[in-house]
Amino acid sequence: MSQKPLRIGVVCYPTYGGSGVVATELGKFMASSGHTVHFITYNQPVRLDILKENIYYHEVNVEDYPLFQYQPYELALSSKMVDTVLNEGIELLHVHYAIPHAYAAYMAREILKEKGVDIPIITTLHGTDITLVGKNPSYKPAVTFSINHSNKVTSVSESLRLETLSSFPVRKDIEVIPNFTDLETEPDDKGEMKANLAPKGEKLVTHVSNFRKVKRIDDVVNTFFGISQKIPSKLILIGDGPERQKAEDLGRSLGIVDRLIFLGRTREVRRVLAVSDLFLLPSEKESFGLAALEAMAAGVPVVSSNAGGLPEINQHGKTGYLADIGDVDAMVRFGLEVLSEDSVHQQFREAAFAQASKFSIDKIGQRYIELYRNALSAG
Ligand code: GMT
Repeated sequence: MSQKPLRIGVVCYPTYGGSGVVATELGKFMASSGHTVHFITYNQPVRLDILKENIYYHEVNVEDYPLFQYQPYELALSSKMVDTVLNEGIELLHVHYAIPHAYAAYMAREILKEKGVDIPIITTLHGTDITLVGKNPSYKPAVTFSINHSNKVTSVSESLRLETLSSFPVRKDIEVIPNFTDLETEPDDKGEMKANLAPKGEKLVTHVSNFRKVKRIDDVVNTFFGISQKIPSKLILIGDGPERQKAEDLGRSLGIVDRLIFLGRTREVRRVLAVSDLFLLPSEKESFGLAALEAMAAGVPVVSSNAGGLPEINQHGKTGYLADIGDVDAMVRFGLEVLSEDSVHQQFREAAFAQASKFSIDKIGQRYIELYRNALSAG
């Protein structure tokens, strides 16, 4: 590394979910590139190995008190940011998901200024922090304020950038830095896994999400139903959330529950994708669709809705297909088209992988490093 290594503070949600995964993987990339990364959040992020070189984890603890109906997490988070910046010599804070991270970071920066320390805040907008939760009148003024007072703002897709500008009185430039993924290497036990999951040579259709309403889980099951009427297949459902039971109930009422495989919040997503033939993502809203990109990185074609940023990654007729939100008939047709013939399937697989390789962590990680350096030199 020719330039001085950076000391970065990362604030994110530690749970399953795209923004936490992006924050963790980016932090890991920075650490492996020689920078020091301090994660500040309320639990150890799911994909974080805190024993790795250059990686540190600072847990935010919220003290309870009989007066509190709601615990003041933002206060505790701001205080932890202040302490960590002062004790660890952090030069910049990168916060993922605006609510409440950008707001808490603004407070931390103001407190630090009083102590003679001025550091830039970079806010990355991920999706529902803008398209759903952020628009709620209970949050909108604070979200707008904290975006406008960030030193740099990025969004994970052009679609999210445009939606932010049209829905909030934001006067900041928003730079689009798309999400990224690792390109997959095939697991050694691929043959054995395929034989276990699809003993009769069935096609494996996969869906990964947090099973919230925006994911349109009914459409996943109904699309699979249509496909399974023509092609022997199984549906693997990874993740958990409020709509999980509905999926099982629908599968039962359609008479296909024995073809649904629920794997819950498994850590084996990549291994499952390695044996999958088709990925479904019919979301109502999807600012980027990291799950779809991860499928493509494993060479799995995607049939998705055309919501939000999905058309920026899934190329219609090439890496898979895009359908209007809720158009299950079209998704069935497209799924059958992808799976129809081995040679067609193989073309889709190769195009999906080629498209995913444009979003490699090495390429996208460099853009964040540049952004960090620009934020520091502007200060
Ligand atoms: O809203 C969610 O689904 C969770 C959110 C998150 O913070 O984990 O996901 C959003 O961010 C991901 C990472 O940037 C994107 O890949 C998802 O498309 C986006 N989700 C939505 O827009 C619904």
